[in-house]
Parts: sequence; C-alpha cells; structure tokens
Amino acid sequence: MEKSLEKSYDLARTQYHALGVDTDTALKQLLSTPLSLQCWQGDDVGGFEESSALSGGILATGNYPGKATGGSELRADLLEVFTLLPGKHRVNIHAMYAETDGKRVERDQLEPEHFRHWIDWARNHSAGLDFNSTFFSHPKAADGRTLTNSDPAIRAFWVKHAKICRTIAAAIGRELRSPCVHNLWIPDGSKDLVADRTTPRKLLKDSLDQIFSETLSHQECIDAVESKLFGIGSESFVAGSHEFYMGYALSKGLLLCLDMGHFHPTESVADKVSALLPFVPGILVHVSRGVRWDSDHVPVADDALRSLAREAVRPGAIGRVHLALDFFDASWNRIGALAAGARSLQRVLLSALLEPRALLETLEGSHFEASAAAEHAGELPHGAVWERFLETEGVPGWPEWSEAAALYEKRAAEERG
Ligand SMILES: [Mn+2]
Repeated sequence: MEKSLEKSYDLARTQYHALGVDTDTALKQLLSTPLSLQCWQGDDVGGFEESSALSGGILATGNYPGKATGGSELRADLLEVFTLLPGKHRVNIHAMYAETDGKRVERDQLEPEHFRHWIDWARNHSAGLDFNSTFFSHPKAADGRTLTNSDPAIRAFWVKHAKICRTIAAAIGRELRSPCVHNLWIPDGSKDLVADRTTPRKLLKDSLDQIFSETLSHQECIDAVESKLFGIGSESFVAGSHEFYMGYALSKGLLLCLDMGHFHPTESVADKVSALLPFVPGILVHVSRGVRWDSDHVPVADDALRSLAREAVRPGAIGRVHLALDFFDASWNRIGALAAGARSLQRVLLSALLEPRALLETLEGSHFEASAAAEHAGELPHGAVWERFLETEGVPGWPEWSEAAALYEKRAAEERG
C-alpha cells in the first residue's frame, strides 16, 4: 500500500477510535452491504422488446452515444461498473429485458428460461439478481391503466404478467441461492382531475390480491410494492399512492418500496424508515434524486442521501433495508452515471457507519453539546477511510475511475456506432 495512504488511514483510525468508532468494523459492514444496480441505466429504459417506446409517465432525456443495444452489451457495461465498485453487488432487471431469441413472447407468457443469459451471467460473476414486473412501454398500457383498467381482459393480462414475474423471480432466487426481490410499480393514474378515486383503487386492491394469492418462499422471492406521487401525464391522480401501498404492504406483510424520487420535494424519505420498520418485514429503497418533475437524476451525496444512509444504519437495519438504485440519465456517460450514483451511495453509507452513534445518543437532548459533537464527527477524515477501502478492494480511486469509465464509454461508442 502506498505509504501516505497508509499514514492517512492510521491517523483517521485513531481519530475515529477516540470517539468510539472502529473503522475496520465499518469497512467490513460496508463490504457486506450489496447494492442492486439497475440494468436500465445502460439503455435508457429501452428493454429488449421490439415494439413500444418508453411510456408510463417516465422519460429518459439526453442522447449520449454508445447506448447498449442488447443483452451482451448491457452485461458487458455492468461488468465494467463492477470493476469501479468495491464489494459484490446485485443487478436489477425488468421483465422487458427478457431474451427470447428473436421470437415474440407476450409479457403474460414469459418463463424463467427467457432470463437464462442473465441467470448464468450472474452466477459466473457471483452477483445476485432482482426482478421487476414491467407495466409500461406496452400497447396494453397505452391508456395509462394496467391493474386498474376497467376492461377485465386488459386487467387480467396484467395480473397474469405479475403472477408470472413472481414465479420467475422465485426461480432466479432458487438458482442463485439468494432471495430475489420482486418489485411492482404501475403507472396508473390520470392527467386531469377524476370524479372517482375509489373504483380504480378497489380494482388495484383486487388485482394485487390475485397477484399475491400464491405464497412463495422468502428464501426465493421477496415481494415489494412501490408508490409514486405523480408521473408525466398522471399529475392529478395516481392510484398507487404512498398511503395505498403502505396500507397494502402492512396488511399483507410485503416490503414497502420507497423511491427517493417519488415523494414531495420537502418530504423526508429517510424519516419514513424508522416509522415503517416496526410494521413491515423490510423496506426496499430506490436510491435516486428527484429534481422538479424528474424523479430519476443520478444521486449525489446530498443531505437527502446522507440522511437516508444514516437512518438505514442507525437502527442496525441494513439487512432489512434493501438498497437498490433507480435512476436513468441519457445525457451522461451511462457507465459513469451508474458508477457515480453507486459510489455516492457507498460513500454516504460509510459516513453513516463511521458516525459515533453511542456518543451522539449519550448527548441526545443536551442541545448544543450534541450539535457540537455531531459537527466535529461529520468533519473527521472519512475520505482517508474510503481511500483505504478502495485500495484494499483493488478498486480505482479518483481520477482513475472516472478516466476508466470515460475510456470504456468512448470505445463502446466507437464499436456500437
Ligand atoms: Mn423506483
């Protein structure tokens, strides 16, 4: 190890030790905290189906060159991101990333074998896989209603899709011997005011009851449901609001998914973690950064992300708080965007793990003393601990990682045209 790096780390370790924090333990915990990387950052939520353009109230803006156009390119991109992240991680895929050998397979006819390439690849690289039903970018979702559709045939189609996706998730979890988190998000809502908010929610509840009627082993599949405040074209009403899914997850013992871009800008998503954990088996966090109408900017280590990491770490809830990334930006180098977001999350997790929790708890209620201690602890050299972590895990620091991502993307853009 480089001498100055070792010196900086030793100094940092001593400073943290004085406040009752063991930096080696923090690094071990960080190393055993997998992040679930969203495959859709690599192709602007395109998917591998022939037909539809992106719909469902979401939009990837930008036209950075070198977008992945198929499974092998997307997986190659993800491997590149793995080299830029310390630790073993998971990959989050959507049903629309099925590989069907050029054959058209409807979403209610998918099978685990359509994800064979993903499963084998994940096993070969010791990665876990997570899964999502896909309720957007499809002709049967064109009117913005899927599980709340008043046409029984369309609703039945989507119910069957989700049931099949749970089966696929369980098959993946079984094969990889690591529970696959299956997440459900639908775009259903309305651009303008509606007179009846009750019927769509009754339909949604009935659809979900059908979807979750089969009990699956939690060793194979863990179900989560995801809310949203609004989408593009669903500004006035969204059937699957936070309260709706909170109630549903509580009544069924499901994970509740909190997407950091799916709430009101002044609402603290971090504060919801300790409020929910007494009641749900766990939480799925979709780490993102909402900016005005866009819920999917690349996360940076801002206050919202720092608070989220602290609230996951403080109650020792890391195992129950599943950390997945969910953003897409087509105006950045796509590899760089995914690695940057994931590294930001790892950095804030490290800062949270290095917090002198015992000391701060002792000082709770003592007003300025608590604040003074927190300010001091916040400025301790966590950067030196992070650098040490990268060095130990053989992952490039800055600017090497940024140069590597830029170089990879440049080559990919040339090859892919
Ligand atoms: Mn999300």
